[in-house]
Amino acid sequence: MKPDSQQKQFQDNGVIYLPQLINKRWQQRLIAAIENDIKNPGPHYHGYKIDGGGNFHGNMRLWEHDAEFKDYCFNSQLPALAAKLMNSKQISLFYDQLFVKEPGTNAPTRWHNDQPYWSVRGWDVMSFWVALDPTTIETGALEFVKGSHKWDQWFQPEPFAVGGDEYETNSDYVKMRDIDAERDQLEMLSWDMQPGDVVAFHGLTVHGARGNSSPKLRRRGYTVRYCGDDARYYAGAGTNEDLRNPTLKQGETLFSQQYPKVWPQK
Ligand SMILES: O=C(O)CCC(=O)C(=O)O
Repeated sequence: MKPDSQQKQFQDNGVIYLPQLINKRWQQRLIAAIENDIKNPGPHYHGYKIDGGGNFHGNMRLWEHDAEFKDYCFNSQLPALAAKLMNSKQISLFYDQLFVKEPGTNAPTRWHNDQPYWSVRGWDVMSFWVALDPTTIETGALEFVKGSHKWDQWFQPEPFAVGGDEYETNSDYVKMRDIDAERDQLEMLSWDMQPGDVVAFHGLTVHGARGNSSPKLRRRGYTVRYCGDDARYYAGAGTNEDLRNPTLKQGETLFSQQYPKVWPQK
C-alpha cells in the first residue's frame, strides 16, 4: 500500500492494519522485555483482576524503566510512521502499555475509546498495537468500529478490571454504547494477526477484544501511543492520574521529560 493511501485509510477508518511491520529482531527484543516485565513488573504494573481463570498482565510507562522498550519507542520506524499517518511535523511519545492475556483468560477488553482516559486533547493522537503471538478473535484480537473516531463521542472511562479504580465523571463524556447489541448496524474491523503485525488506530476509535479462550496460545500485545502537532495537555475529570504530568499546565504542548519529542529524531 502506498504511504498516502495508508494515511487516507487511517484518517477515514480510524484504524489501519500493517502486516509484518515489525521485524524479527525487534520482536525478539520486545518478547524478552515482556517476559522480564512479567517476572519483575515495573512500577506502573496494574495486573487486571478478572473473573474466571487465566491471567491478564497489564503495565504501562514501561519505556521509562526499560532500555529495550525505550529503544523501540524512540528508534523503531514508529515515530516516522506516526508523523506520516497524522500528517504532523513533530511527534511526542505519550506512553507505552502492555497487555498479556495468558491461555484461558476469559476476561474481555471492554469496549472503549482511549482518549477520554488520557491527559491530552487534540486530533493528532494515536496508538500502534503489535502482536507478539498469532492472534485471532478467539485469542483476543482487537476489534474496531470503523469510522467511530469521527462520532465525536467521548465515552466515560470505566475500569478494565473487576473492582478496578473508578474514574471521576466528566460531564462532557457520554455512557459507552452497547456495541455488541449494535453490531449489525456497525462496520466492524478485525484481523487475524501474526507476530510483527501491527494495528494503528486513532485515539477516539472505539475498540475492544474478547478474552483468550485458547487453552494453549498466549496473546501478548504491546502498544505505543504518540501525539502530533495539535495535541495539548489536559488534566480534566475522568483522565487516568497515572498518566498525568506534575509540571505541565492545561493547554501546553506535551514536550517534556514524560512525553519526549521522538520525531524528528535528534
Ligand atoms: O490488548 C488489549 O486487550 C487492549 C488494547 C487496547 O485497548 C489499546 O491498546 O488501546
